[in-house]
Amino acid sequence: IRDRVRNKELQSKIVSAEEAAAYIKPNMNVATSGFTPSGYVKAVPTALAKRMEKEPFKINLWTGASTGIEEDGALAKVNGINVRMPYQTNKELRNRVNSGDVEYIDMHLSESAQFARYGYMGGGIDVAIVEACAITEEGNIIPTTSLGNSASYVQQADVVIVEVNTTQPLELEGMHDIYVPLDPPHRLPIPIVKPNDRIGTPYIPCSPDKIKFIVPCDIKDHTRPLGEIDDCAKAMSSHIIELLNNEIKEGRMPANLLPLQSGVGNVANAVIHGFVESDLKDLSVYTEVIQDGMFDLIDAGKLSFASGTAFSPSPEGLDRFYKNIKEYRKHLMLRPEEISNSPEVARRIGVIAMNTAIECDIYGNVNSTHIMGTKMMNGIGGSGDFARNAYLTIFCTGSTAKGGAISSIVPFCSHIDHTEHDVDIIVTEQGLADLRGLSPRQRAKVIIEKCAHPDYKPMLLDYYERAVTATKNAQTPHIISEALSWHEKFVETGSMK
Ligand code: 0RQ
Repeated sequence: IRDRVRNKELQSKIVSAEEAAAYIKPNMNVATSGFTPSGYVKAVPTALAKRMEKEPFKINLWTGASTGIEEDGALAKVNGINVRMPYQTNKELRNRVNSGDVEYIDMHLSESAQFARYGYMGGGIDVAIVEACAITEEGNIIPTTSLGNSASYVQQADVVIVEVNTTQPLELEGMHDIYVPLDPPHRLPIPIVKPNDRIGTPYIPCSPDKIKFIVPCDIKDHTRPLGEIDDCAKAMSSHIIELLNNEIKEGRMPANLLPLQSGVGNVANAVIHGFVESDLKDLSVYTEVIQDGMFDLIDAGKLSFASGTAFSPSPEGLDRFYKNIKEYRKHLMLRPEEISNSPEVARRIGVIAMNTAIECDIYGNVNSTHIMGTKMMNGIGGSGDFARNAYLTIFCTGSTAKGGAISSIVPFCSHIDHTEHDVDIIVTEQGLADLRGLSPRQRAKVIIEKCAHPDYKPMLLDYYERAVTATKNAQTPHIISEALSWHEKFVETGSMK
């Protein structure tokens, strides 16, 4: 670790995780690195959770997005989190959120750093804890496999604790581009016009005085395995590629498309993987998470450049990334999430946004977060940042869930994250509904026809036709008392059928 702490005076601040964790007091606002289970802090939260087990107390935890088992998992297990923002995927934490133990603030990721800076979160940051692969002679911090909100949190925090992770390769140095915008009324345009534009520093600026402790850590990123790419994901991927090829043919996009953005998870990864087998080439990516599929695209010689805020590979993908990092470095860059997810940049460069829905309704509203309208799954993540501002906004979902007991196309979404106004395309394994330029009544017919599972198509058509009659052709026909009856039925009987 001494080699990695290049400022000699800072070496005297190297302490154990327990010593650093002892600094954290009840109700502190603790802001950490981490975006997906990558680049999150591991040693200090593990030690903190052990302390909380003996003397129970809670902190408020702000991160980049989801983190790993040593952070969200460990702290949720000991019920050590009061307020949590802005995204999570950990099962233990999800259970705490849905049982009232945690106040979860699910928000657009691009807004989370500025929300903290504006003072909307109730006070400032008492301590920022960030993972680094090294600290420079000047005290600046070289981040690791994610950037998230780390730069802004370090800037705002009273005190900084740095976890220097010796499992993170030093070749990560130079892969980051760090730029924290000024706040209104002083904010300037973000000068990015293409995904590989460099606008900031390769390190998080930090004065050595601000660093209180440095903690060695040798725990690897505990990334999540990806599932097999199944037939359903393959079908969605091929519908999307057909659509994009048609956009090129119609002259609405250049031959190498526009920058791609894709969400997390198996479906998103399968879609990117589908590009590997397509004829498309010289692709660029402006996204938040860089999953295994991106490495496939680089290996296939189809990706010119990908900008994101986190590497979020599977455990095998992480090994592959580390092994070939010298090659992958030429094609990849990480930025703060307020830049990777910036509405301004997404609108300017014209991203193709591909995100995942839990359910969609017949008019094109999308629920990406809540199960049966009440229970939090993960959170909105960056999907809203991109959905509203993209050149083309695509949502995909399997047409059914839970072995066919749930239709993912419903009369009315039980929760709405993305409104009909944000959604251009809905894709299921059944087909693709192109909603551009259609009114709600036209949309309903296309969504039911193209996307619904055959088991549910007659039920949806029946609802729609009765709603049209009941409302005498209203702009958005609904039978209000029945609109959520499919969800009610599932909760009561275990099936929407
Ligand atoms: O449940 O885990 O109990 O089996 O939801 O669904 O099909 O495995 O899909 O892993 O891609 O996750 C939207 C949650 C999809 C994710 C979501 C149940 C299903 C399963 C997971 P089980 P799958 P994925 C990137 C940008 C946030 C928005 C976004 C997500 C579980 O992609 O969190 O894209 N997105 N943000 O059985 C009830 C339905 C259901 C359902 C699926 N209609 N009703 N349950 N499930 N459909 C994120 C970041 O910004 C970091």
